[in-house]
Amino acid sequence: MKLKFFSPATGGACGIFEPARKAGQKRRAMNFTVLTIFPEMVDAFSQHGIVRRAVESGTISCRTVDIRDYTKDRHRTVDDRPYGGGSGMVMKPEPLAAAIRDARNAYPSARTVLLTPQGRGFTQEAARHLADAAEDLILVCGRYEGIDERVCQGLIDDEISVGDYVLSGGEVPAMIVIDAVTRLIPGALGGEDSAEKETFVQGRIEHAHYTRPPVFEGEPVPEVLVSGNHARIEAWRLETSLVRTLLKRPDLLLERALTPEEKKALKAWCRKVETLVAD
Ligand code: 4FV
Repeated sequence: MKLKFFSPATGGACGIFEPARKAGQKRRAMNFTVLTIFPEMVDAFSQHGIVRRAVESGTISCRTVDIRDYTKDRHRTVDDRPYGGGSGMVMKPEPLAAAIRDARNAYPSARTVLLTPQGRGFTQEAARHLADAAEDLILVCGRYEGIDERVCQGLIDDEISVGDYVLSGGEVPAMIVIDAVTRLIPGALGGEDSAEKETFVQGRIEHAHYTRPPVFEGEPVPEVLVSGNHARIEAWRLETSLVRTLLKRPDLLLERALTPEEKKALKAWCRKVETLVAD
């Protein structure tokens, strides 16, 4: 079965991923290689939290490569002035191409992904696809105005954008991709299914969360949550998740069909509203 890489725009296939393993086969580690001129930024990120634990458990590896190590001049120059003039600098093709080729030698089946505002919008669904495919990823972090187009044409398999805004580098987007994908890898989050109930995973915003104290600055925790009645708690969580989504992100409900369970919960809530507004 071929996995289709997300394409909200075309809805069709934009990249094809082969599942990395047969059913029941122990899952191999997913290897991330991050090409950057600031490896220390990404190293710090991978030494904390869920990503750190996933590295320690061998679920993933996260290796940084300093693009400057592929320069030939004593100033380790990675950028130069743009042909045709204009402001800013452009990343030189030679060090970047050498770094990509070297990373590919280390992980021959890896896909090479450039983080750029021109890329496809990164979503929870995209993260799910990447986690399921478990293919190694070489993440190319641009800086300055961007990278020489000849690298894009020759050595980049995919372009991903984390949002319609311009950052000063691709490192933060690369960390976003690694974080979102890693937490969807089975076992990465400890409690097996906790990622499944998360926001966007079910195409809606999560219910509200509460913890101790039972009363905070006069504000009590909703009674149903301390009732011990799990059926009522699940019903409350579904209802609040739907109503929060209706109020904050109605687009998420409009872009898909509601499940019978969701319709039943929303109808129950509408009846409450009707009672409220009844003359
Ligand atoms: C970006 C984004 C992003 C653009 C020029 C790096 C910067 C600089 N990457 N989603 N939005 N990249 O703004 O992924 O090279």
